[in-house]
Amino acid sequence: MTAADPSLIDLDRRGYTVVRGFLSDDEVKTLVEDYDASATDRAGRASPFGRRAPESSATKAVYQTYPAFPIPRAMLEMLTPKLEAFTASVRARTSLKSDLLTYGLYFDSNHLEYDWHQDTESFYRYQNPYHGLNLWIPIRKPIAEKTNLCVVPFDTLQARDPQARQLVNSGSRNFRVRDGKTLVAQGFSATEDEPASFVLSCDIEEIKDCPSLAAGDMLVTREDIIHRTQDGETHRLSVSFRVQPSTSVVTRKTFAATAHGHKLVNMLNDFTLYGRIMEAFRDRAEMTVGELQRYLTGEIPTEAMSPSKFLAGLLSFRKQEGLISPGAITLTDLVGTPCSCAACLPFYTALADCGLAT
Ligand SMILES: O=C(O)CCC(=O)C(=O)O
Ligand SMILES: [Fe+2]
Repeated sequence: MTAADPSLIDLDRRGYTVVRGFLSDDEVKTLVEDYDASATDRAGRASPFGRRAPESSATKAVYQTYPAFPIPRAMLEMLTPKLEAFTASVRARTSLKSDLLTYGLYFDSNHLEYDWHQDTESFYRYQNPYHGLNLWIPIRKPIAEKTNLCVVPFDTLQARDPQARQLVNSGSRNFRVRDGKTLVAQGFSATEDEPASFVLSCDIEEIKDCPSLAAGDMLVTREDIIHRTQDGETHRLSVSFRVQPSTSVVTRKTFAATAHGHKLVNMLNDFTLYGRIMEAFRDRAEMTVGELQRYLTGEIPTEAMSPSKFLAGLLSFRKQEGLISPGAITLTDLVGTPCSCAACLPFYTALADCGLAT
């Protein structure tokens, strides 16, 4: 693809496009070998606050949190020139400002199948999903028509229901189809007890697109795209490179805002990383994505974190930003309606550790 390829315009209009044969066979092989070489390190590694459906609930476990594995820096560096050349062509052809390769993940269909969602982690970190890119590339792909990503084209969705406008540049939502309509809820995972924040008048299954990809083909999406795993029928491995807009602004208020109890659970899943964001905001209310990234990579060192320290810090940010009243703090101030699912229990333990009655 060249910078003149008109399909890049689809990123603004539809939210995604496909680039065939983006990675060479050698690059694919190197990534697969890297993933396989560290397979034993990953075996049985569970996040302390991880959420996982009971083994009995499906033919295989369906994870509801984020069992994706970081791509090592050396692999990112190997591909940086190629990824940067591509994102420069995106900036030249669209309104997107993505210019900073921030991280990469391996997604293995043996470990997960995701239901409909807008991404959570990159939204919490970088706050600008319209300008964030997900470069999603299968590297082990037994059957082109299977185990891809399904996406909902933004132009079709907005033509069906103009309310979908509010999903542009949003993140951390889940979607459930009921009786020809789509329920939109906050948070990463769809649990039946979560109230929908609004209802789209169409069925996103009817308008979805699931481009068939071979190993090395690339699905390029904005990070606000609504997407899900197509199926778990084949053992597919993919890489997902995340590119952010370095000059866009992130604010302490957005970081600290209470969206949902599950948001805190997700942050506690990775309190070291989110603790770095907290430290970055300690003395200022906003910064650019580029500056934030220097904290996230450890280039600017920060103090060690613990779950309790993280929660205490979050509480003080919320007071500072006027998100909660300065008086007594209740659990509801912190998480909204408490979640009673078993997976959230460790979270409530951490709350008790930081002195909050549950
Ligand atoms: O690889 C998958 O099936 C899910 C990937 C995903 O949700 C993502 O890249 O954000
Ligand atoms: Fe995702």
